Amino acid sequence: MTEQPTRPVDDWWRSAVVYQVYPRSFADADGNGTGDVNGIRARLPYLADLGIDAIWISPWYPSPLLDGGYDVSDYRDINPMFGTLADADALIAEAHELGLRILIDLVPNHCSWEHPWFKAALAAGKGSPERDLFWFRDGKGEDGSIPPTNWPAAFGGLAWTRIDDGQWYLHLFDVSQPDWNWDNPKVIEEFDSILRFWFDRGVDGFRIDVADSMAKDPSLPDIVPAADGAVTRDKYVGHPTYDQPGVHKIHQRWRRIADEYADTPQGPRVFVAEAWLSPADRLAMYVRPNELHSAFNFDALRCPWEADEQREVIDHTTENLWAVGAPATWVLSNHDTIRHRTRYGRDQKEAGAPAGTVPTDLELGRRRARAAALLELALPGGAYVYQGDELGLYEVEDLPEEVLDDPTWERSGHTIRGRDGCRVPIPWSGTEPPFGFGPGQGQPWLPQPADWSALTVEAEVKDPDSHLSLYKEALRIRREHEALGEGRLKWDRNCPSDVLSFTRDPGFRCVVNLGAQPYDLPAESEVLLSSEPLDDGKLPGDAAVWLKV
Ligand code: ISL
Repeated sequence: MTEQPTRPVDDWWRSAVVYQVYPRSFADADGNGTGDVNGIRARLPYLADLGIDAIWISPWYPSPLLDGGYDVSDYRDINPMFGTLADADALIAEAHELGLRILIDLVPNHCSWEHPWFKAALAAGKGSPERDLFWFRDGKGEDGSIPPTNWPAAFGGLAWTRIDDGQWYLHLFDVSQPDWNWDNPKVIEEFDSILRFWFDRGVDGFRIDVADSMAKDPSLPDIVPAADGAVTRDKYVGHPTYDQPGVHKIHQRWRRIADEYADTPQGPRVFVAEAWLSPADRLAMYVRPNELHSAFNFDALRCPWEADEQREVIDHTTENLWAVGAPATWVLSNHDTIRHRTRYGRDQKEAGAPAGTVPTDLELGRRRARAAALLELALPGGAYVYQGDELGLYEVEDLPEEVLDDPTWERSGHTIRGRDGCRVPIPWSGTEPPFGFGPGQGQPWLPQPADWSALTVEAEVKDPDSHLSLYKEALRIRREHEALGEGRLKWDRNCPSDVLSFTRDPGFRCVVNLGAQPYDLPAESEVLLSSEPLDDGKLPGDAAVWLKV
């Protein structure tokens, strides 16, 4: 196993490569078709050997899984389908022994309708203190049948649902995910206590789900419709539920709690914000020195495979985040988005289109995904790897309709397939499904494509030209090379418009060719790693190289 060099305890997160585990789909130890905590434990040596610094585990709490676990019914336990608290404790300890940090997922905007406090609120009736923990309101109109506002829910339909006694409750996401009322001190205190519960168990930090949504404009104004009259989910400045100023007080409070752990051997605990906010100067507000430590860079994820746009996102990100002293992060995929091998294999004008709606060239996507990995891992700051990206998995766009589980499918009236295609269980070994996902021949909760036999860990680990081998080598170099991780970059001028080329001190250059024409590398270049074989000193199109200068 590769040894992890130690980083200074207090700033590991500024340059960390964080691997996202979606627990349902990672590894199934007990054979019920669903991944679990003991499955993750069994694969910790794989993750340590891959060379990442930390693991972020998507929600593992008790949940009816109506939104894949982002509908939490108990914030202080483990979903029995995934294991027990004792399993989680063991996982945290074993990860730490291997030099891996553990981040878990905090879902503070909403809970599940199975959360005991929501059930109590339904039972307690209008005007009760129990209802004040959520957003219950009377409707408009004589009989109250008009919802309190025109707000849309994320997966389709309205953000308000009416209950038997005539009141409506707010859910920005699924109907099963009631929003907490963060103006109520009991909610604030409850989350303080949840943070401490997990910090005391040893987790190194939290990814904060929808970190821009907890504060709402209490006057509940309607959303301002777009010019064509449509009520969209655009997060315009002044939006009543997104990026409200009040949200920062919550983050400042959490930062103080994380900092209370500064004197523990692990050092202060950290946060990463999930907030789909553009441009980067809006996001920068969340990572000011007394708020969250870092934030996912979704501008990078959304950026097409196009040199000028990539350069602009890189510059805009670094300028804005560095201005507040925060590190940049780089994100290509996660459990909510079309896998980037698929995105990059599409016509880049419709790269983000829903699964199954536009043609994809998976071979082109494969080349670009390899190049993108070298770009991402060469940029200053931290990086995220979504489980399976290191294997070059693609979005499964043709899942049978009867297995679709994402609420988007139901709520869109069966018109948008949703996010299941990036959540298909990981292929570990063997030549047919379940590819070692679980023991025996039992099939996983979503079916795996037969041609993933070429993309199993077992197959790729043996192949020096595989996606996995590229990632491992890139991560090894990244750990050892002084120039990589935090720091600055300097663009090389005078290269063709579809080539990105930059240096990092000391002695490192990354060149990415996003065009079709092979590009002549500087004559004296010594190659550290390339995503495709070079052709007589030329970097082919849709390829990247790391050079020693
Ligand atoms: O609001 C959005 C875009 O403007 C969404 O992208 C939103 O930020 C995103 O869907 C939030 O995702 C997270 O919270 C959801 C959950 O379904 C996702 O899986 C999670 O990543 C609700 O908890």
